[in-house]
Amino acid sequence: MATASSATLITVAPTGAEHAKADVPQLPTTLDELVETAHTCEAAGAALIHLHIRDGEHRPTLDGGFLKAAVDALRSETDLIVQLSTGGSVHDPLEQRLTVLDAEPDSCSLTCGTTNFGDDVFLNPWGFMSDLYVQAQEREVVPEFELFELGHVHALRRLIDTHGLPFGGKVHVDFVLGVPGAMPGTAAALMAGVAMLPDEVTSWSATGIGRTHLPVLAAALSAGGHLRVGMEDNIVFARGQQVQHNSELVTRAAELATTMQRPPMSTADARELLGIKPRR
Ligand code: KMH
Ligand code: ZN
Repeated sequence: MATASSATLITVAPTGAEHAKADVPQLPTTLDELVETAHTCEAAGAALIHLHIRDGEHRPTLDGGFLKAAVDALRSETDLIVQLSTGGSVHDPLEQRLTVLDAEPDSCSLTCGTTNFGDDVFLNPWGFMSDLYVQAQEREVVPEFELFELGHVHALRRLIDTHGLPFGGKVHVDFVLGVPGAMPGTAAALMAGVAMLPDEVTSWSATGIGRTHLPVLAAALSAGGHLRVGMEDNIVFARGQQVQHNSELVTRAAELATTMQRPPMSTADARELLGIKPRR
C-alpha cells in the first residue's frame, strides 16, 4: 500500500438497492455473502464499503436490526471503513432514512439534492439533507457527499455555510455519474463538477453507472480523484461478460490505479484521509 498522498482510495459498493437477486444471483445480499465480499474486496485493495442492506427475502431494507448486524459483522471481520447508505431505495420514506445513523456506522452517504433516477425521482429535499448533516455531526459519523448533479455541488456549499464542517473536519465527495436523467458519465461532466467544488473539499471520488463505469474511472484516476466501483453501479465487467464477484471490479480498479502510479490506499490512510474516528 502507498502513502495517503499518492494513493487511491477504493470504495466498493457491492449491492445497492436496485438489482433483484432473482436477476443477478451473484449479488451479495445475505450477511454471509456481504462478509465474504468485504473480505475479498479488502484483500483486492478496497478500503471503504458502501452498504445497502437486504432482508431475508433479498429486498432492500432499512430495518435497524439488519443494519446493525451488518455494521457489527463487517467491523469485527474486516478493517474496512463501514459506510451505510442513507439513500436507501427510491421508495424509502425520508424519516426512515434518517434512522440509519442509529446503526452507528463509521460513515454515511448524504446526497446533496433531489435527482432524476431512471423512471423515478430520488428525493433529497433541503430539510432532509440539513437534518442528516446535523445528526451525523452530533453522532460523530463522517458523511460522504454524493453528487449526481452540478446543482448538488452548490447545495454542498450551502450545507457547509449553514452548519460548518462535518464531523472529523474533512469533506469527501463522491460523483455518481451516468444515472439516466442525471449528470452524464463523461470526463467533461466530471471536470465541470470538480471545478465547482468548494475549497473546503479535501478529497473526491467518482463512479460511473453502467457503461460509463470505466470511462469515469479512467477520468477520475487521471484527474487525481479516488474511485468507487461495485455491483451497485455496474454489473457488466466487459462486453457480454457479467460481473461474477465484486472483487473483479476492485481488482481491475486497483490494477489500473497501480499502473497510474497511485496504488490502493490502506484502510489506516483512508481513515486519516476521511477523518474517521479510530475504532474503540
Ligand atoms: N439507491 C439510490 C436511490 C446512496 O446510497 O446514498 C440512492 C443511492 C444513494 O444509492
Ligand atoms: Zn448507494
